[in-house]
Amino acid sequence: MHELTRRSLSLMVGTALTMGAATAAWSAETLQDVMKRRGLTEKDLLAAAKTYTPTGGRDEYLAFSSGGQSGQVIVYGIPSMRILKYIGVFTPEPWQGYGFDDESKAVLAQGRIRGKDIVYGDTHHPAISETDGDYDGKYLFINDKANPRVAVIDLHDFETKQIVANPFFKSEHGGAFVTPNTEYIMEGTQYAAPLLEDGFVPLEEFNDKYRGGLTYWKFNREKGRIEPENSFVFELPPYSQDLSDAGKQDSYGWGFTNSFCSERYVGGIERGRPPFEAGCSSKDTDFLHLTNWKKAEELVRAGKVEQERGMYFIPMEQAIAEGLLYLIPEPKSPHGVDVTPDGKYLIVSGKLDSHVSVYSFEKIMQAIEEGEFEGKDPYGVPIIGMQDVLHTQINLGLGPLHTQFDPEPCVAYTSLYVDSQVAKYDYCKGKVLDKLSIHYNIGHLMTMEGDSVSPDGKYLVALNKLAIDRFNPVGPLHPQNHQLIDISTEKMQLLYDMPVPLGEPHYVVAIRADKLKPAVRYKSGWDSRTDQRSPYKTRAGREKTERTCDAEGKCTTEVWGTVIRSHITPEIIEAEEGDTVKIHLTNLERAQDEVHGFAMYGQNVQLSIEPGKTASTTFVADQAGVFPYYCTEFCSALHLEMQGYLLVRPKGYQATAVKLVEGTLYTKEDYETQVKTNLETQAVIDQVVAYITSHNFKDFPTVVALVEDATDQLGFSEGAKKKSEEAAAKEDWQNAMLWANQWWQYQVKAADLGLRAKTYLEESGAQKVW
Ligand code: RUQ
Ligand code: CUA
Repeated sequence: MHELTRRSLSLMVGTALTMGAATAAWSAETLQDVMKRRGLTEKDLLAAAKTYTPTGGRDEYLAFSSGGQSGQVIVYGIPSMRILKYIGVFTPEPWQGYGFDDESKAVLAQGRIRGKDIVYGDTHHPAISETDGDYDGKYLFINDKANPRVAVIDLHDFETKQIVANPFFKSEHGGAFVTPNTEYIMEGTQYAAPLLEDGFVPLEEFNDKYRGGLTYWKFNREKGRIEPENSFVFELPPYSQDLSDAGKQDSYGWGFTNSFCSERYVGGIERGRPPFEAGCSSKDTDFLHLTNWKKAEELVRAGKVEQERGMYFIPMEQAIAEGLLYLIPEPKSPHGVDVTPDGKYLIVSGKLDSHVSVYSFEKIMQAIEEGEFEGKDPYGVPIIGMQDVLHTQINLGLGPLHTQFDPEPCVAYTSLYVDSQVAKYDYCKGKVLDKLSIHYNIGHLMTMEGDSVSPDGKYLVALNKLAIDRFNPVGPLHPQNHQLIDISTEKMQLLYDMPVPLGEPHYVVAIRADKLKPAVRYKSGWDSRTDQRSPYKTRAGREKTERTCDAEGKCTTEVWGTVIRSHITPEIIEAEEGDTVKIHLTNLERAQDEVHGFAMYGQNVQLSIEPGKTASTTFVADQAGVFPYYCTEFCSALHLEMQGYLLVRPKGYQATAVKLVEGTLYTKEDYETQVKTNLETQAVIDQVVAYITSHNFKDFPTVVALVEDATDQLGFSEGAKKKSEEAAAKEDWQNAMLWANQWWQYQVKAADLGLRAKTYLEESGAQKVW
């Protein structure tokens, strides 16, 4: 192994010095050759040029996509459409250690429903936090339709920090949507159910006892957490509430939620009744709900709202009496109410109508002020006449669904589910401007920052419900298809098909990448889930293992350890059968991307420990045995050696006096050969250092960081060198040789970093400065 690594080191140097030979080969083929060989048109090339991102290149926007049934969030770049990350949200995700370390298990446990662990979610609508109606890039929220919950993701590290389970709802869909200063996160029900009872309520009592609802979750920006105790819930009629949107600018203070099945049909195929789909679409209109959250907040603050289940609960009668709740008929079975960037209009798409309906907020307010209602619904909620408040209706095509906006005033894009098209139109003048076919059956669509007060336009992503024939077949379960469309010119142009192989992503939001400032490391000893210094933070040299037993004889073996290239401290953990084992590991690295993992045989343990992080695992060693553990990230040349053993002794085990015999014994000669290698390696390092320092490396932050890390590694090698020399002075050749080898290991890490820095400088055209 020793020889092998030495050879690979010289190989690394060799490769670094011969770069450039390969570049000549690919230019031999011309662009025309490639076009012919791959059957590409000029239009294809243009599309490719608009999306292709050369190595090291960055995307202009980052998209956060719902992960559908995966219960995760998918992060990808636009226009490259390269997937950058899956964020574990409602579902354990082993790569991130999410749901495996104690810290994140505590987050998932917040999402328990009726005491049950729910380990998946059906995520639908992500929302980015806003300041003055504009994306601020600080937080991301996402809902779970199946188990009514909302999660908070901090965009400082792209980790899930909190899950709140709705104590009233049994289903939801109208979340997550944020108010313009992220005061609240909206979450609306989908399928009506009893709100205040968890027990059995027969369907015969549907009209009286089943209800819809709308929660305004209070968000505390300083803490970065939702505060259920300051949140409030509207009781709503048992219409299946659907999507929501928060008013902005002119309509600030209001929320809008549409609905389907205002027929209140309860189904029953097995009783010989027509199915839901018939009973829920027999009327021509459903109801758009208006809620005044600003006024509701005042009532809450004035102590006029009763508390239920740890939140504030606004019964329908109170909402009606206080003027907090109104209904407006809307074309039936809508999926999407979208507020225009100026907040003046609401665009509603009724899937079963070929029009989008544009409502004027000003007219709505006028009707409310003048008390102009066309009647009341069966629950006494005032109904505003649709014709009184419509601005216009535009015939777009079949199955309009969801709307996003262009920076050009009055220009919007609506998805047409049945026609499989995107329509671009002017909603002020009521004129269709362009249409583009997509593949196939588009649900939501999204333009860059397209639901904020200042949409960027540029690109549109069509989130198609079916992919059918777009990709290589991979069995009956197809990936989803996100299609990238260029909307920077008058005519829309389809650029790229991106398969999404992880659940059905319902909605995506995209933010300008330069608004995000994610960290590359944590403060040392950080619990990332609580955002505080971990009580288990461990420094280098302070690692320890303790075994304690309580009065009943229950024992705990607890480890405060560290990880750094390329060893885990401790390497041997001893426990006794039946012990609770707690292992806390702190990653001592400061270097970018130097993550270590920690996996153990048969204990369901897998941690991801990013630089600075402290992560913990707790399990019961209920069986005696030998349990190897190791690092799961290929972090360095000696990654495989980043290993150890948990030894669980049987109860009452009597040690027989067996001495540890070294597998290999070393001599003075071995020691001297190693020292010779180390000196040669140092010469290589010196060469690399000379190369780096003779160039303007300080102009490259990446290289500066690599050099800092390499300097650290060389510092460690000094320590090992000293120990080897001390052992040699005592003629303890075994330890002299082993420490000399450790000295060399640090050198190899330094050399690896140095060569990476050198390659970076060569590829970036660094200038020689002396
Ligand atoms: S999304 S059906 Cu497909 Cu707005 Cu939820
Ligand atoms: Cu640390 Cu592999």
